[in-house]
Amino acid sequence: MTLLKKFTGLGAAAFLAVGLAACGSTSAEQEKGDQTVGDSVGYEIVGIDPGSGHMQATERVMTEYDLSDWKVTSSNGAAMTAALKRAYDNKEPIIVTGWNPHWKFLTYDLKFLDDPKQIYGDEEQIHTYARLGLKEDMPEAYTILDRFHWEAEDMGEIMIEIEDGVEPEEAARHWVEANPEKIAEWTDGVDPVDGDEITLVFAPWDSELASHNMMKLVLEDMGYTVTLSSVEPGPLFSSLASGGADASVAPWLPYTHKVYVEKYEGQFDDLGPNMTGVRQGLVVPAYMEDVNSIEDLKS
Ligand code: PBE
Repeated sequence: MTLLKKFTGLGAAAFLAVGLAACGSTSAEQEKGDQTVGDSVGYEIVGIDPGSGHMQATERVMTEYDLSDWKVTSSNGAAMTAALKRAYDNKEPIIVTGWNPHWKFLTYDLKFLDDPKQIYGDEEQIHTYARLGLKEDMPEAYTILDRFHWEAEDMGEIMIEIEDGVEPEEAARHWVEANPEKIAEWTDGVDPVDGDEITLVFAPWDSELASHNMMKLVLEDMGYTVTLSSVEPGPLFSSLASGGADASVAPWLPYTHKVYVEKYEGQFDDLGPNMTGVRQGLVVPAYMEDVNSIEDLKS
């Protein structure tokens, strides 16, 4: 009896020990499995420049999706892509404010998080804007700007070269030289000018660095003296509205730059889309398999 008890006791102890060990590993695994996406990235969304349409929209996202535990750090496009590269190279989780066309989608396997509340909006377009009066003052440039349209792949070719270390103007020159028939669609029948000065204004996002360097070369080839003015998003729109700058191929509509467009309504000339099917949103590496929607950030 005593012996049996002893054995039973031992058995129970052994069972308990094994049970505890099993229990220990299970809860450790569970802890890892239960780690929220917020825990995994320190409740941080890596943002870009504060005045950008993307950051304005991201503030609305934080409110609408009730993400009060989260913070969006502001920096700029270069710091955002540097953080993305660091995380991606180490297969670590990261969430950034991203947009396409952008070389990061050509270099990394990334995905947009679904936005069921449509705060970032759906697909949008990049438009060409001119100051009021440009049509009368510089009809040749106006015609070229008005006809200008291209595809995300075109912009991507320039962006990826810049990212590889080629000077922006040089990268744009390569695209211009390789695509005479596309440029001819915008310039055919337009009379060259003799050194007339024109200022294109943009904010130095990678996508707009590519497009404005390209348009600078096209206008220079038509005889213009082109100044590229790189500013913050606010001054981009105010300079067009005041007539301080002549044109821009940077405005994203109808969502990204909604605030600025409404602010200066009627004070500039919208020449229509130069690219369609562009998108902004929260972007993560594809290896973050369990995170597919902004809603997933809540738990
Ligand atoms: N972007 C790129 C800009 C427009 C183009 C999405 C960073 C923005 O957020 O204002």
